[in-house]
Amino acid sequence: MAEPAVLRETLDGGVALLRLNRPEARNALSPALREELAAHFTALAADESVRAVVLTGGPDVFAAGADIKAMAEASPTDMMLRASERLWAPVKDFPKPLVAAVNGWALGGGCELAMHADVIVAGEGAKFGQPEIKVGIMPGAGGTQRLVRAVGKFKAMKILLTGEPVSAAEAEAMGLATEVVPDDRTLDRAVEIATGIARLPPLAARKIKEAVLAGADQTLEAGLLIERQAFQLLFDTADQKEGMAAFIEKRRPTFTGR
Ligand code: CO8
Repeated sequence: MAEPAVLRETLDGGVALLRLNRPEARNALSPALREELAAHFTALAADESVRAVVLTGGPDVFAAGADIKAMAEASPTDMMLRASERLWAPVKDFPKPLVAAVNGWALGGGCELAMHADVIVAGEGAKFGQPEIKVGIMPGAGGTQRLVRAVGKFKAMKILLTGEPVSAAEAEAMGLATEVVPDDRTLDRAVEIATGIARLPPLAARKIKEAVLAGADQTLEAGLLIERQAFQLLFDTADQKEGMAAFIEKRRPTFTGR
């Protein structure tokens, strides 16, 4: 049987690790890989024991983008029938904190995949880019939309129109990476961040993520309304009662996720 294109590991403290595993194709996001990735995100969303997820690639490549060989001869109809938005949906709508650990190349769909994360830890040798223009296409999984929201029009336009990658340091400076660490620390640091988040009340984490993402596309007033309603709802949770009681009683809280 063929090796899975995505490996899943269960780490301590409610953290799951997903590792892209097509080194021979530089982790190019083939249809089969994306089917697996979508299935993992669907399962992780439903698994109450999982509180945060780390997504990583290999030591030299996070992911080299969509699989060019699988689409070189495709027609628009083929692309419509593939309906790849169906496979991105479980990643886009993943309700739990997602930390990307990026070493090496994050290109095209690989950069777009990283941009689905909530926190991006980059190794100092990482390179982010949207080289689609060099093969005659353009980003098709949010690159023209998420990148501009992350870094602003003029940085985004240069990356998209030249197809040239940016370094981890440049990515961090423009807001495309959360932090940059030595290459051999990337995964550990991402796991450390995810583990820290996983210790905190998961419903609060979920509502923060929801409000940030849903609010980003709204007017300020609509965003504030989304925030206020989520904020008020959290007062129904046991973890809010516990967190505040523990603070007042000067003890460590025990969160249950309820
Ligand atoms: N698709 C298919 N195969 C690939 C890809 C890819 N994106 N990237 C690398 N490979 C294959 C190569 O063809 C080669 O295969 P073979 O051994 O059979 O010749 C093997 O992986 C190794 O590749 P290289 O020899 O090129 O490896 P290097 O280490 O020298 O270079 C790079 C690594 C820099 C990552 C280089 O491979 C590269 O530039 N890859 C292409 C990057 C690119 O153009 N990405 C954009 C693709 S288009 C895209 O992502 C559109 C997104 C749209 C929606 C998203 C849907 C998922």
